[in-house]
Amino acid sequence: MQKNILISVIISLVLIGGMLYFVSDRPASSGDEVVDSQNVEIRDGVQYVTITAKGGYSPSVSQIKGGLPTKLVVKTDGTYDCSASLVVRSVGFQKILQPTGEEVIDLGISKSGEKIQGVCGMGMYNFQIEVS
Ligand SMILES: [Cu+2]
Repeated sequence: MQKNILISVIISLVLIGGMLYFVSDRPASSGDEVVDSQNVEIRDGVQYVTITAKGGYSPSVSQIKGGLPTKLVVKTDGTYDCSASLVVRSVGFQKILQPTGEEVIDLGISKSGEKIQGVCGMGMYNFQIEVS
């Protein structure tokens, strides 16, 4: 009898876990390529790195070049979760972004080997920009 209860509890947990996994996987899977370069472009000598904020940040790791003036573009699109509350400590940036729009943040000129980190207001989501 107790065994049956235990088994049904385990099955429910697995089902709930699976659903949560599926739901939380969605924002990331729309970004697909989680790694680099596709979100970095150089225009008129300025390097732009683009990050999407919605249910976290995508891509979670970007790679940029050092020695170039660099701007971070954070895109929101119906972002009502706390990833809209963005902190980039190394440049003293802290702001609650518009739910839909683009925020351009000046990162200055980074040196190779530096790491820039963005984090949500509560510290549960983050992204890294590695300077090569
Ligand atoms: Cu958060």
